[in-house]
Amino acid sequence: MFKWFKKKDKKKDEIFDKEELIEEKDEAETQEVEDDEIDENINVESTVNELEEGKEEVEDKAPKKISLFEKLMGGLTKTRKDISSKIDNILKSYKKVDEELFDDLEEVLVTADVGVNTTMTLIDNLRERVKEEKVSEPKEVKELLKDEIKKLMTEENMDYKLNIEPSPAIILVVGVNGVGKTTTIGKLAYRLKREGKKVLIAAGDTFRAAAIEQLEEWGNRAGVDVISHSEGADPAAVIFDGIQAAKARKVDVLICDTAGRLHNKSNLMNELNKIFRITEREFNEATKEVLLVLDATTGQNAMNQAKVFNEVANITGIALTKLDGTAKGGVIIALQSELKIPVKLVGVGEGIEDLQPFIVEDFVKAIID
Ligand SMILES: Nc1nc2c(ncn2[C@@H]2O[C@H](COP(=O)(O)OP(=O)(O)OP(=O)(O)O)[C@@H](O)[C@H]2O)c(=O)[nH]1
Ligand SMILES: [Mg+2]
Repeated sequence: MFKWFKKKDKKKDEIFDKEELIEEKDEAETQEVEDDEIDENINVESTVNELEEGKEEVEDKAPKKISLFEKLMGGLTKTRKDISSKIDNILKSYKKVDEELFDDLEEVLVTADVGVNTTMTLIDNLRERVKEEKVSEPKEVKELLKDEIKKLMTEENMDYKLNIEPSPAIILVVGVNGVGKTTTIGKLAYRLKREGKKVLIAAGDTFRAAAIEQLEEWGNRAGVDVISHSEGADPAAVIFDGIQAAKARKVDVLICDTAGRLHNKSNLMNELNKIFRITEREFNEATKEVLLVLDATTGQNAMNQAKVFNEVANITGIALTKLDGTAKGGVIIALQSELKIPVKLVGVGEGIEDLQPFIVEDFVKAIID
């Protein structure tokens, strides 16, 4: 049976990852949500094959439409500029491969939010490779580094597909406020619908009326119904109704929004606990995905959030948003290799098309060219 919780006996009063989360709350509260006009189609689950098909279609109908990979490249421009140009400069400035060169590379990776532990592992592995393969030319180090990043990110053999088969399935979308949960739900609902699935959304963030309206607006765009109660209602009751409706309407995927304003661990546990219990009791037959949404612009702070949520719940996947606005995309490497949670989706913009499946190979190509 699916286990929602990892550790039920965690200290309840422990402060949820400190001021950063509260800071984020403040930031998000001052943020006006402006959703882009959406008029294009999405097929996020496309893998290489679909990409190829997509390309042909695009050439026929809309020459300006860009491929998912190009979009990823575009979204990761800041990260790539930061990492690639620094690496190139370092490699150019050395005549041989020595310890100082490794130190300099280490610094680049740490400042790109790859994280200290992950960077150290990467550089150690790289040092070994250089020794084994007797590499003496600095410029050859770049390909080895790319290869080591790929290896580190794939060593766990993680499943990058959303757990939504067989139907019915329920996706609980969790994360602190402002990270992009509602937006990601809108994009995801649209994509799943386009794949031929019957989708329903439950507006489990009842904290403020605007949150419900925002989700309903996304539901309209996606052509997906939204089950909601009024502001201040019990989120678990909304999820309960969502489940009943999903069963009655024979829905394939029920996607549930949740509130992000939970800044201590005991709060978070109580809220999620209720939702998990309802789901277990009312929808035990459903395939479950607990999708943690993280904001890439917060860099290592996203790592801290992932650690806290992962202690409280059995997170089965991560959606990393806002990769387009940041040079901190390197945080994906740390999320995957240190926490062993697969990044399943990446957000590269505010539009409905700007959510993609995460493909390690493409990601590495997009950050180091
Ligand atoms: N550039 C960019 N912006 C994004 C992306 N994903 C979400 N956003 C923006 O981030 C802001 C917050 O997104 P929401 O979806 O409202 O976040 P939330 O987690 O639901 O927030 P709360 O409901 O307050 O907890 C919005 O302005 C979104 O348009 C992304 O991939 N790229
Ligand atoms: Mg929201």
